[in-house]
Amino acid sequence: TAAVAPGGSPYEITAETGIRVPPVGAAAGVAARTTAAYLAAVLRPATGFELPVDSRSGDVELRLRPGLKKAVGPEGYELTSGGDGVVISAARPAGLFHGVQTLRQLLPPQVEADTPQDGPWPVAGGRITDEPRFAYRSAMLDVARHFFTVEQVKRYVDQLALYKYNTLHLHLTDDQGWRLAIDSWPNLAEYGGSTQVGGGPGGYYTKDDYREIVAYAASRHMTVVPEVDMPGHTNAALASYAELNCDGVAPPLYTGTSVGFSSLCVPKEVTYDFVDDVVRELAELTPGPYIHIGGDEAHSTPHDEYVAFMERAQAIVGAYGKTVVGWHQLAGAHPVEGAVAQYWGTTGGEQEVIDAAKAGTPLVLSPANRTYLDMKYHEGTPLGLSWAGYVEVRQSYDWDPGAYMRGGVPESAILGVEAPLWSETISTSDHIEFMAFPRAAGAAELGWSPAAKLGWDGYRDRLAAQGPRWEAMGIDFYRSTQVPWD
Ligand code: NGO
Repeated sequence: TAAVAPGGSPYEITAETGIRVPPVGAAAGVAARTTAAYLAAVLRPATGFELPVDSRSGDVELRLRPGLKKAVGPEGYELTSGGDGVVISAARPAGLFHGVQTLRQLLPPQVEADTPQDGPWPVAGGRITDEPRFAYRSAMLDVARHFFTVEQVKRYVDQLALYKYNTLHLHLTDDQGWRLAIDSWPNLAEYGGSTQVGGGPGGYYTKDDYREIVAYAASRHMTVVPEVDMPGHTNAALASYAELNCDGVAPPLYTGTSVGFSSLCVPKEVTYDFVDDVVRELAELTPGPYIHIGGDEAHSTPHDEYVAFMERAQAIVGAYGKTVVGWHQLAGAHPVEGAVAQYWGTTGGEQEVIDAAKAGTPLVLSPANRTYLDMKYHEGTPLGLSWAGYVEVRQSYDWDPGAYMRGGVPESAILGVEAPLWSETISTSDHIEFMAFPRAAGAAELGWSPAAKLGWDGYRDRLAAQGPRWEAMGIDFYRSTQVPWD
């Protein structure tokens, strides 16, 4: 839980400030150094200071203390600031990284600029003890409807890191495109990745590209959860390999935005050779524990076939040592032990999801009328969809994930919160940023802060203070009239 005790004199970052880390030989030295280098790289452009990283001196100190785990958990930290300096302590590297994000937030917003700015650079005095409410704090990017380059994904990762997201869910395949090279089925990416919504050239990640994304996310303490959506949302795969179709005929590539018209051929054995190869290669690229197998909107798959398919697909994921995540329709099949269901409804009332959660299937909450970043803010929003309604900033924030599901689902069944950004109408980084900000900041707070600290009245003021920060970062956010922007 979070405790903030403001007080005492501020510390001022100056040309003399250095960043102190444990000695190289110390077990914790490498991780602390990596985070110190990251902090210096964030602060240097605007301050113009050198901010050397050293084990003998430096007023901003990063300490790893495994004994703190009881107090702040694996992702939390303590930050103390006073006239002499700032100390960030954590049990684990992820906690140090999150403490560094809080230090950024304590500095004036222009610290985020990439050109020299006028100081001074005060850090308010006081002490913060902080750890997340939920273990899974995720943002999803749909790179299938429109393709986004490695650089675009990295830019979004950097923005999400500021709000302590720890998971990046990549929706890698859909009707309109297959975005990851699979060596044993090369046409998937080469042909199936060759277009996108609207008919543009699309694109795909080579395995090296993909490893670069995974490593970059890891450097920001974010785990990538790759999604291969099955058995529906598979037109790109069906177009790439005729044998995956029940009638043996490959459909054309698809560049529209309908859903629910495609299905893998459940009775054919080759379907499971395909799933096995894809999951095996994906598991090899995935250091994290999860593989997301989709399972949403399988409207062209008869229900009994859907259940049979999800059974086998889950077994394959398990055979490669990974944990299944599926959209919440998985609850209508037979979720295997440990499988996670991602809720994307709008009421929290679907009985089969409630029953599954009570029987031990953890839920990630991404209610479409709350956290879907692709919903229009209001009728006049130039981008986005509106099937789940308009989602203004207050609507997206003003709910409690721990008390959201009906039917007596306890908070302990909630693994976390996700903000998905579907890309039917989204094709540039500007689009991503306009739809994600401010709403992604709200979903991050719901994932991190204890229930007692939530509340729209306080939040809108905290949010208002982020405006100048986003301006300094070059983020063209939606300036909602609900927020008293600074
Ligand atoms: C639904 C659908 C997606 C759409 C999205 C658009 C889920 C899980 N399946 O969410 O295919 O892109 O809505 O908002």
